[in-house]
Amino acid sequence: MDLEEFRTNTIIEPFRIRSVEAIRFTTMDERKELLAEAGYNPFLLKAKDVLIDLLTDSGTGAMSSGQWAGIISSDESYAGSSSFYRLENAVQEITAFKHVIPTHQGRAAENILFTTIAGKGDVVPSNTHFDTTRAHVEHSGAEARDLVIEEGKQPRNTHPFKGNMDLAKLEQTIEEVGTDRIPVIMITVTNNSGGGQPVSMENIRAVSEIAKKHDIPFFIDACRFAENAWFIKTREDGYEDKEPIEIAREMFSYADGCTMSAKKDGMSNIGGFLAMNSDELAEKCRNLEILTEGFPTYGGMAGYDMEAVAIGLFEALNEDYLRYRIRSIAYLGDKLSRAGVPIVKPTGGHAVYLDAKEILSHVPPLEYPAWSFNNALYRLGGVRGVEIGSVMFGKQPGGSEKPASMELVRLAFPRRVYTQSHVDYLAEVIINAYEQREQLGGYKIASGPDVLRHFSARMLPLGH
Ligand code: P70
Repeated sequence: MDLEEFRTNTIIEPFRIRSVEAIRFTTMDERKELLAEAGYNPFLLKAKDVLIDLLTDSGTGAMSSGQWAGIISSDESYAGSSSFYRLENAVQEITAFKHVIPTHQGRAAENILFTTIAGKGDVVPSNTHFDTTRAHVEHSGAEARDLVIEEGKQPRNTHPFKGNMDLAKLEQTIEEVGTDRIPVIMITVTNNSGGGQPVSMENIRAVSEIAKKHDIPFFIDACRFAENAWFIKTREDGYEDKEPIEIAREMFSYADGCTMSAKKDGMSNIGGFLAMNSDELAEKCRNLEILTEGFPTYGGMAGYDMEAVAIGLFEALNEDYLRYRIRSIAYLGDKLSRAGVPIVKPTGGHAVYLDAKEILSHVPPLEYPAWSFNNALYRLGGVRGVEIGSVMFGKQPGGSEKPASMELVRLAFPRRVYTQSHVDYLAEVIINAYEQREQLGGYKIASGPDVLRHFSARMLPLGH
């Protein structure tokens, strides 16, 4: 095999590591105690007590030497900082949106957007709203409606674009609700609640056409836009020879704006933005931003954060990086599938999602099977994932409980952080927990808030 062939057939980490951070081993007895002290909620564990931390890919990545170099040369001016203009240029080069409004993270962009455009009686359709997006839509008084295609709710269905919006349901919703009560149509790329699944260009284009026909703004929740572009490149006809940046540009060309958490495909530890074409909406959003985030040329970020994001957005679109990124997720997925562990297929862009409804079929949804399996992973191997199931999504705005459409344990990979042997270890822990599944029971919520309760609820294993 020559080097060229080797390069196309073999995927290795496309970086070397220059700065390392020690991780700490604990014993199973220690972890049992730590989990009980944390109210059986992994969010309440101390990070130093976690060996492999897959709670989130948000803000947890390793920055590059290029980003650190940018950080050193940032401009910390309150107004008109050069770092802001570098960020604005970067965002415009990729999205072409006229207005770029920086925010400290994604939910701040959501807060500004939904406070400005949505209110009581409104409905905001999306393929699937993620937790904070749903919460912000509901906080504005509007209803968040998920219209993902049916295949997107079937863990074993291998449709290549399971994040697609159901176009017929979108049309029906517009008909039923009326255009004046739909302030915006959203699409989340990739679809985080449903397995990190991509949305096809064809679907983005079709949603855009429906939105235009009805004169409704169309916004993309763009957190993982680069990963979505990679899936389009590798799965959709006509895109195989295009560069990820060209694909990303086409995705954004169909939208009127986007919200972005730069903690994901901005490759940064903090940051985000809201971008749009409408002058009138931008003015309203900037006025609210001054009230809540800060002056519109920093919006809650330091100059050095804006530098990191401006550079990171392009690094996320690098082909070698994306090939490695998507492959490293599939690598864990393949190992688990071979061992018979039920997962959401195909594997997504930023995480492997374990199907806890299937794994713990003896635990009913409202006894939170995914919560239970996630806690077992910590107890057995010091691994922390996150439940995406009925603890996260079961509480309805009226106060009642309804099971979520899936009960998943998401193992999200921080960008450029863990190596292949970490992943081999992970597979062992998960397979081990799977083999012990019959001994695992359900949980109940002992106390917690009504909104976004998963972040802070205290839980109890049933029978306690
Ligand atoms: C995650 C985090 C954040 C997010 C997102 C989409 C599609 C907006 C945001 C908000 C949240 C999280 C969940 C569980 C554990 C830890 C963190 N997603 N839209 O991990 O962005 O966080 O910057 O306000 O996925 O998926 P931000």
